Amino acid sequence: MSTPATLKALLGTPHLSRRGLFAAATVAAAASLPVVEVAAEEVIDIAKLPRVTQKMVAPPFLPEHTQKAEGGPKVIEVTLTIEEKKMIIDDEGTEVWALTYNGSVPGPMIVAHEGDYVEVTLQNLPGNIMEHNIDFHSATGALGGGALTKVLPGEQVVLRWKATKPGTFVYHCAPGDVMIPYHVVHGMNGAVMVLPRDGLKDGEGKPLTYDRAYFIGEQDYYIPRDEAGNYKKYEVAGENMSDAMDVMRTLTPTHVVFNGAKGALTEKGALTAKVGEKVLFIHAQANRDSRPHLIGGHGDYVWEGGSFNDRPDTNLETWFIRGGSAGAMLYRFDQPGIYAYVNHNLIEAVMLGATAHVVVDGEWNDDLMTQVSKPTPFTQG
Ligand SMILES: [Cu+2]
Repeated sequence: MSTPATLKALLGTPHLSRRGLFAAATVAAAASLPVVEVAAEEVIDIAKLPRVTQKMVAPPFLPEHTQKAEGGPKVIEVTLTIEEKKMIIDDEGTEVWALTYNGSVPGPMIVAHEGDYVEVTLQNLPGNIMEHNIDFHSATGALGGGALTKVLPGEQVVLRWKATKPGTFVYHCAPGDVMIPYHVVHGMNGAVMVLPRDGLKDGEGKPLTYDRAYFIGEQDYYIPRDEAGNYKKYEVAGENMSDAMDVMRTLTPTHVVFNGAKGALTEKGALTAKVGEKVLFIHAQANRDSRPHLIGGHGDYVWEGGSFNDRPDTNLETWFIRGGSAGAMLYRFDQPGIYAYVNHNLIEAVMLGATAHVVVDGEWNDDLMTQVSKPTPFTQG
């Protein structure tokens, strides 16, 4: 597949140093062009920054992190290992050869603070079949890093990007052309959370904290069927390519699930919390729109578009996750019991799989809700 000429031109341009930018400004002044004032920024010597390794964990959990940054900017080293693996995605044994970062769908959450540098080692396991890469929506330049991270099986590449914008963001594989949607709808996506250095704030600048955080990655799958209507099984990754493209063209997913499989976040996989705890839910959808709703609760604070630089919405009933983005919602649980966190397209929630449960421990508050009388027969009058 050929690279577009514009992109080639882009990639062929040497990176401008800060000095180069000033030189460009001087040239502009000499030519009587308007000069953009460049604020004198502190020059950061990346080689002297402290380095920390962030251990990736499988969703719905987040890596260990502090809500406020401790000290100055750091280089956060993470390793993402690409694995093509067969996964079961529902309770009927439906299979998909998933394309994964670190073996999970979605891939692991990376957490940084604004001003940190994220240094990613991307490894494509030797047993894999396909070329892969990674496009970070949180990063600036080179197709989110996609143009600098293409790796064949057996190769690894290291990319460093600066976390300039606080918020929640999707990352995904984008190897080019139709391989982009193919890889994304086979599970190859995850999320980054860039926290403000002094933590989250409400719209008035007051600090917001969370007691727990969960990463919910919504995944649409397009599984081909045989003539009898049964989901087809394949021997190796990529063997379904032609069949899957036909299903993808219908724009009608066969499965819409949280964290890789129908039921991944219910029963034994249910999320947990306690009455009085504030829980941050980060919801990513790399390909398709979604409308999360917490049945029995509310979106106290919702960064719908994912930007922590912007004032959060408050007290939302249902919110919106644009396909290709991640958003965050903070809720304080006031009542025990089972809450369902769903995509409130209820067909997708109940029939296609987009339901998670949150099991909340604590004491029931009769003031908030009570069953005044149990069901009894009545006479229609
Ligand atoms: Cu890929």
